[in-house]
Amino acid sequence: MRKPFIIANWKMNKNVHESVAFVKAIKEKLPTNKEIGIAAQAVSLYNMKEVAGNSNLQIIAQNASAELEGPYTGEISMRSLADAGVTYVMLGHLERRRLFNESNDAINQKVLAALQVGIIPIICTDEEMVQTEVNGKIHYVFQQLRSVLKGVPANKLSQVVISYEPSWAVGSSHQANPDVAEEGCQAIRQSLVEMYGNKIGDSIRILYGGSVNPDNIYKIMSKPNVDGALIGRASLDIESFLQMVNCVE
Ligand code: 3PY
Repeated sequence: MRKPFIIANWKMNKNVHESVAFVKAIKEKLPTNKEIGIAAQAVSLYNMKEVAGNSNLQIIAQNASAELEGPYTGEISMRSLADAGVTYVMLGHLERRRLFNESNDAINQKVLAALQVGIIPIICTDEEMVQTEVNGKIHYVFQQLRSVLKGVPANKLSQVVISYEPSWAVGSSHQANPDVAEEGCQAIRQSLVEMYGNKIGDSIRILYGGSVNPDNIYKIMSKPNVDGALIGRASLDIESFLQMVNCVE
């Protein structure tokens, strides 16, 4: 049974006070039948966790270093994030790949570092996939998945969360199409099943991200292979966020 997961990706928006005020306003209004999280700027995470307490709100980092400590001026350590109460880290978001040239190898190192300190990675992938036909059957291989999951111990694979974010839908006002969301998430699932077998492939949560909003989230979340949503701009407003987290029973 895969528990639905809805995440606000605030990107580089909201200062510490705004982030804390948002958490205060929503923490008692969250449903408990889903996991809910906010990925905020690193500087806000500790205070957000202090305010969130034991509510059903996961505090999520948007990135971190692959190094756990040492002479890496300006970097943020996974170990410090864990100490601040962070439970998940988003890795390989398209904006990080595109604007900061993050490679699959670099993301893979970060995935391993997160798992080492007990933080669960939410690994973002886009539509870059290779489609092959073997004995009349279509096989999808997401090269990104193979590279970023390299070396992840088998007993940790089911915890990892994958998000599918087609590049044309990220940070855009394009209408997200629920069928396209399902097609991408289903192809990722097929790829995971081929890599790790049914038990693991069927247990990994796959989220859809890109132009999700209160008007389309219900249809997107109703798709069988979509286990949640990663929400950009529409998550910045309290009412709109609460509407989306309560969208499905
Ligand atoms: C978007 O919707 O723009 C996102 O990047 C979600 O992660």
